[in-house]
Amino acid sequence: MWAIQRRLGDGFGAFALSLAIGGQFAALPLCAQATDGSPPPQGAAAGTEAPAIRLNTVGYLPGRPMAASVAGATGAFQIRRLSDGAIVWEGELSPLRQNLDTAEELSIADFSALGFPPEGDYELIVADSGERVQFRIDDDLYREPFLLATRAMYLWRCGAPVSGDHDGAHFEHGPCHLEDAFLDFVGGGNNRRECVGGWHDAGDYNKYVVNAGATVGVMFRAWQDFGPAIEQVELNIPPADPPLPEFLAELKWELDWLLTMQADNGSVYHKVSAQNFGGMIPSDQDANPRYLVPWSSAATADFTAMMAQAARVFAPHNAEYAAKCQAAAERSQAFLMAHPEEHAADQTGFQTGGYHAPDADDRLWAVAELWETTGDETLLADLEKRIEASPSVDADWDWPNLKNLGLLTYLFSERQGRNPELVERVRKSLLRTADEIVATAATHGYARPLGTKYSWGCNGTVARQSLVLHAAYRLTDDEAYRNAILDGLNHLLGRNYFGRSFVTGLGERPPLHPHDRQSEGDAVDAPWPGYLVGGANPNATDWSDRMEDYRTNEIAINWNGALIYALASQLNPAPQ
Ligand SMILES: [Ca+2]
Ligand SMILES: [Ca+2]
Ligand SMILES: [Zn+2]
Repeated sequence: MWAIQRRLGDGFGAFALSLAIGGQFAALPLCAQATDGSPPPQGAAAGTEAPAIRLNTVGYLPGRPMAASVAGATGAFQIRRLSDGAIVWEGELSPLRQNLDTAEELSIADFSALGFPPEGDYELIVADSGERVQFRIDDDLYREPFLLATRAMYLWRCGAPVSGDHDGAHFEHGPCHLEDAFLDFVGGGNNRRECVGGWHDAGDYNKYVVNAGATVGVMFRAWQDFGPAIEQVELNIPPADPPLPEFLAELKWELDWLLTMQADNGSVYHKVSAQNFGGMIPSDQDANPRYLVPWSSAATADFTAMMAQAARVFAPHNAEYAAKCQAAAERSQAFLMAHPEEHAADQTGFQTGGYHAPDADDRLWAVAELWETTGDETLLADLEKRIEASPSVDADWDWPNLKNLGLLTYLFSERQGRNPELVERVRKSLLRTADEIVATAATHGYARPLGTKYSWGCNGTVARQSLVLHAAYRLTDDEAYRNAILDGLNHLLGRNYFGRSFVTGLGERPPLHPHDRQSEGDAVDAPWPGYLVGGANPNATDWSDRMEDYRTNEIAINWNGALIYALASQLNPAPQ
């Protein structure tokens, strides 16, 4: 990702206020302007081309809520089945209400009452204007999007050739960055240490441990929560040796690289990076020298957490690898305990992504995962002290703050010895936060679960909210939480101001010009498929499908990891 420096609490949407105002969607941003004072990108005019009917362009799951937002229309609407032309539903649009963050009058077309109609293609028709938009109803709706978003991780692989086809286009690159990485900035002179592999981070080709944490942590959570459904989806990626479930094979590609980032003393280098962002060229033509960047405590803690997760998840599949990951986690945890102070990486000489944020959350997550893996009582005592200091589950979180991952591991642990009072505090906080997310979606004109908060990568945050929502569903069996996950997916796939899908190669009118070196640098017109772009920032209407607009139209592993979790949560369970 570009030189993102978002810190805790300074997101543009951090001070948005939601109010229940009669006749209006509660959406009143108090802090809606970019703090850098820059004007919105010109391409934001894309919104003017949006169809009046804005819905999930991938479709809807039978038996679940189905609704579209319609700009400036009232009166009757119909749902027509395309196969035989039958009108299967007639209803009334809701009264128009003002949606404040997009400054529009919106009505809602709710056709949830369709229930379980035959699988297939339908269209929503607004009677007065005659405008119509097609959509699909299918109980296996999210298999293809899940496949696409997960294969996008494979296409991000560095250090190896990758290739794939989508919609008649072929995408490939040769082995890249085989000289990763030089030791000049970590006291090793102009010599190399083998750090080949892993995923490129985003629209750039550098590799950052902290953002790997946000990605791998969420993808492991997806495996833990939805493994059996995930395993039913054939990813068609290169097999691991010895064999692994494909989803874990893809994670192992990143973990193998991460293992090279641990220094002998247990600290972990912050990133592998060129000194500056390179040109918009394919990765296999990028010859800029790349360097290891000095260690940070946040990277070391995230590494510890990921390796501890890996030790558990891989144990049934590859015991030797699991043991290697556990040993690496314990080595880094020992280093962290000997160095309890916050330590930022010295990034002097580098203009690339900083990924610097406080490490208390990362340390909490590390201790949570290593305790869950080992059952060590000292770790549990340390963990509970950290949770006591900060027990609240967050609604809006990303790579700077990974505390939620640790809290979820603690909350759902089956290990003995937890303080029941503290468990209850975390449980209550989680449900409170999930309720808040559900309420926020219900009061927004596009049912956006993040409400009126718009910041760098907020599409990823919308997807990431699904972790807390699914956790609340696990605790209560209340469908409202799972429905709010669908609200998020609906928003990302077209029920938004632009009436467009935010994922390349998926749904209707997806981004064609993401800020992505691979897409921009190759000779294929279509962008590389399966990538969630960052989304509107700093205001609801500020997104443009322009390559130059890295602030809203870049891609990044942490956003895709979150999308993968949200999609996995809606996979059709395998037939028994
Ligand atoms: Ca942090
Ligand atoms: Ca291209
Ligand atoms: Zn590469």
